Amino acid sequence: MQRLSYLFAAAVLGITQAHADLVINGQNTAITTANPVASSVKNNSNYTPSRSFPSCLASLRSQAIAAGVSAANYDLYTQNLQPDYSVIEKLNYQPEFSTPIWDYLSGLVDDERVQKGQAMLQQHREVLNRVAARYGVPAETVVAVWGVESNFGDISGKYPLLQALGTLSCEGRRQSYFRGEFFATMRILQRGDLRMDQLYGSWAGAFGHTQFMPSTYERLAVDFDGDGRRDLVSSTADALASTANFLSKAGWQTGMPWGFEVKIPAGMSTAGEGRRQKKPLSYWVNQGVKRVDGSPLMQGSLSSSTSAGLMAPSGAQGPVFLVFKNFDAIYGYNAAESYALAIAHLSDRLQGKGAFVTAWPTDDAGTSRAERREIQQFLLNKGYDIGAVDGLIGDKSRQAIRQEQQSLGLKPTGRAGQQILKAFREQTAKEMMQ
Ligand SMILES: [Ca+2]
Repeated sequence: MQRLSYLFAAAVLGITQAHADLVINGQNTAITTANPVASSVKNNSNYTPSRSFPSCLASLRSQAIAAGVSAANYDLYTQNLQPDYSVIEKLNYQPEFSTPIWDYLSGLVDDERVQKGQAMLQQHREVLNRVAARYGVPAETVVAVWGVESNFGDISGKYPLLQALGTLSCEGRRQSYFRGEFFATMRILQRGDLRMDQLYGSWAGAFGHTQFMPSTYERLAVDFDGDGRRDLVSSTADALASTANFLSKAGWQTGMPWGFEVKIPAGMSTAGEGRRQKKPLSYWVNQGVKRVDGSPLMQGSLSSSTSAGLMAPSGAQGPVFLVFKNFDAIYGYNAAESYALAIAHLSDRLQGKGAFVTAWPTDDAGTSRAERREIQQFLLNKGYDIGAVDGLIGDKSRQAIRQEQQSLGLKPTGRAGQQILKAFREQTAKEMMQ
């Protein structure tokens, strides 16, 4: 499982978001260790703890009790709990590589995810209709969040929550934040919503279909299938309704769009504009901004006083968007504009709308997960040790791509873009001819 680390983890720690890190085309962060003592502790890590884990857990006991965990349960949940210091390394990891927005979007919103999302819309139509009626959030938006967060429940994390959050409560940055999540996990167990063997998540503690942090779970999870438990791990109905409840509480306005792609007049500056710099739609009309198909901005539920911000994630040359309050609600799910745009765009695609009209300003466009797997297969065939062919481009794949780019005379970006894919396909075609 891949995680986008520092950039978003830091944003996450702003705390209003549903969760702390993301399933993206992140790094391959498998860490090898030469330390036999560390490696005997379940997970490999070179991290040297600042104090003993049991004494830290003992010191947290009274705080946990003050936070509503019974003494008996605290002892039960921490009995035999082992630290996993690899999560501290995840917390501290700073990627050498910043991912361009077109790489995020092409991996998160590809044909595979659109098709699977459409199948999910059909399969869960009845419950999604009830969710939409109750919370006022369209089925496509709920399913888009689900698809981006956990690939529709396929990828929800492999870290035992108490272990990961216990370790983060004792070492590293933001211990007090993680302690809150550690105790929230215990309260979830104590209430009987979930069992310990169900509580696996990301290294930072986001878990289940919705990838909520435990405190978000306590605040916003709902029991929608009526069995008396809020279960975001094995109840799809609970998960979909909880996602809609999150968006509703984050300010979702029923019947309004998240935004749309626009065309701005030549020479108009996008400097200083953004999601937060909202202005009445009439202002943008006066500036000569149009929908990307040339039609007027004000249509349907929109009026001249509707607030909209102009968002140009790659500058005025790339796709430009007008975004409304509903974009902010999606952003609340995970504080990254590229991420929110992926969810927003996937929801459009699930409604049958097309891809963005304006190309991203790059001569090396992004690849789908299928194309990334193809690139990885080429690398494996060439003898590179890049791990599994999973469509997730990690550090090892990047290094291998960089080497191949160099020998092909391409710019060594390490990106799994269309250029290297094309070069690999051409090489294979040549080899077949020989
Ligand atoms: Ca339930």
